[in-house]
Amino acid sequence: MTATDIISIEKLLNHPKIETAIADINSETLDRRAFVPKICQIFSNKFISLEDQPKYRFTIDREAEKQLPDIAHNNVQKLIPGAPDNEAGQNYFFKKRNIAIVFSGGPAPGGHNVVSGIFDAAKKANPESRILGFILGPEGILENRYVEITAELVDTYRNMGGFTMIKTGRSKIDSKQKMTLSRETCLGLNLDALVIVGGDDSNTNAAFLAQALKADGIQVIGIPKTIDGDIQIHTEDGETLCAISFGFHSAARAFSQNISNLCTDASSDLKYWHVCKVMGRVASHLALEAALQTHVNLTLIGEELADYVDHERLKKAQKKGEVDYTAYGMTLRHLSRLICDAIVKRAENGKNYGVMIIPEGVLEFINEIQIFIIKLNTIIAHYNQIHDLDFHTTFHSLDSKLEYLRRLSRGITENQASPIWNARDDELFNDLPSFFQEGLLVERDTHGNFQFSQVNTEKIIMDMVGDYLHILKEKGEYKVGVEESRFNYFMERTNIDPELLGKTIFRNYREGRYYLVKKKIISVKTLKQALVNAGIITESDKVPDPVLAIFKKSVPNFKTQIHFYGYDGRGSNPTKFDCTYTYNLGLTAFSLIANGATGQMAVIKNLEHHFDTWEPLGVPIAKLMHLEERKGKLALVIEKNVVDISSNAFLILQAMREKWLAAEHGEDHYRKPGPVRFQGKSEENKPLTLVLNSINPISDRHSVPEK
Ligand code: FBP
Repeated sequence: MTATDIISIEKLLNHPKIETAIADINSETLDRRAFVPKICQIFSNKFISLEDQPKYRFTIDREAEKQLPDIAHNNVQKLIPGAPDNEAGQNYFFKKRNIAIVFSGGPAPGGHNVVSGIFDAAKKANPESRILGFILGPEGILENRYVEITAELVDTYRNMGGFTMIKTGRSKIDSKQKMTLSRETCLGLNLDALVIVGGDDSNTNAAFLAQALKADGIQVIGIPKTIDGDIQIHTEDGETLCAISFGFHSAARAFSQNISNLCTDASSDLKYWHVCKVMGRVASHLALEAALQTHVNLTLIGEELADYVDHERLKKAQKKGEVDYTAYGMTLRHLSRLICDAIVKRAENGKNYGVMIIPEGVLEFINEIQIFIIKLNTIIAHYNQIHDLDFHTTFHSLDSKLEYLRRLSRGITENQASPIWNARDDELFNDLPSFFQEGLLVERDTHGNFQFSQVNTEKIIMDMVGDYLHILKEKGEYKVGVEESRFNYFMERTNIDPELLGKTIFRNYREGRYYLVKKKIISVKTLKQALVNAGIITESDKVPDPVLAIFKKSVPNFKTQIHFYGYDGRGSNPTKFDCTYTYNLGLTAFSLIANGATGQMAVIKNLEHHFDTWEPLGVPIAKLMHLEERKGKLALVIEKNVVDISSNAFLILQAMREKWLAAEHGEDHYRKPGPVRFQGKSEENKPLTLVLNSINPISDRHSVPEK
């Protein structure tokens, strides 16, 4: 490189237009930072107080009452405008505070606005208040690692995605020792309050911390975060207090845009089935939302599969006076058959391509897999409890893990036969492909949860689908329909009688728009035999080229492209809905803190309705908890909300299934949700699932949709 080259590169890089073009901060970021979310009416008041709402009823789990006695009887609290009834109340609201925030679990778009909401409200109440952010999730609390959140830091991240500002982590405060460390940190920092922004497990943590720190006067408030959408709060009387956790809308919109692009691709070159695994550790909310947004051809919903009953099997058993328990729940084999049915139907109508959505957590709802997961969770947790080195460190390779299981089933290990893992389990487990065995044996996360994102769910299912399609092809049951016009086109290039040829090779000649080659014609050899038998050609003739061309068109070539939509959407920038939702959550959290609340989750009621009706509340976390199996033991945790298969959103998907499968002549019904943006009308202003579920078909008949 010469000196002139170096100078010209420098000049190039210093050129103002180039500097602007390649700057880290682009106009999108500047626009986002400048966006000011709307605030709920209540926050225009200088002083806000809380009002108990005993009308919202929950059944308290006995264990919650026992383990969380100081917060279990909290009521739902409504934020109301109010002059304080005494001066002390006012002084308390405006006092100087130290508030710390921690992100916990996977990132979700909108988290930074929770911080900015808390920051703005706290500084408005008292500019001397300090806001701290623990670094890298709960680990930051344990290790006393934090940053002071400044106005500059807040402004950098307003309306931006991710949890980049203070990072996040999955560590859990789940032992006495960790609780002690956390208390030391909070006391050392002289904290008034700690806000935990997390999912069900992290909010469970928040409740235990609230209980532990209550005597110290340190308040703990939870915020419902997770793209999975499985934190929803419904009262005992069916009233919705929180329709969805934050981050769900943004992630679902990001996934939907990408998936809809695949719909365009699939319907352009007609050669692939795009298989989209969509995040959601357990619940299929994201898959359902993406399906409603895009109208892909096939969507699996885990919750529906769990509910499946094979009535044929039940009837058969009933005739023998027996009950067949295996008729309840779907097997992997059956699931692969259902997918094949859809693929075959589309192919019959000339569409050997399509787009399908598989929820990440679908295996959780497959009976046989669920049993393996529970058994293996228990075995691993038990092993870790009684050994110094944990299961995964001791048994590195799949072979060594399998060997341990085998010994367990024979009763050599731990000196007695395992009551959980018997020879039958071992045999069934060994029948699974090794990558799937490996998947089922992956390390559990810090909460003891099975990590579905680490398992190639879609590969497991699609391998079975591929195998079965192959069988169907061999049996002549998987064919691509040949369009009548194509048949006529080729017939014009031969002097064979179309009627004779049509009846000879098709099973539905003249019966539809797409002709299906007869089942027994599965190769050129069997094709030739059929032509010879019909007297169209003789043994010594070759199959005429136009007939060969028709046959080739009928032979399916099943090709898939596999995609995983998860981390990308989780890291996307928040939609306007999530920006507004989270900013108001931050403001709510501060109001709860400034009124002395603890053990409460900040939520916004009426998210599914017009913004003007949004109502900030504090909901007692302890009342959302129940006992669940974790790491082989019963633990008090927040109950996850999975897809309700009697909800409007699910019923609509179910009703539209046939139409969106589009196994008929004509275009598919793909919908284009478009990119997430702040301007213009292209973006729905809330998740479709929420919109649909909020509609009462009888009373809302004449209501005008929100613009
Ligand atoms: P949270 O529940 O912590 O919000 O995380 C949700 C999620 O994104 C799931 O959808 C996914 O299964 C999981 O996190 C992936 O976890 P990890 O980030 O550890 O790979």
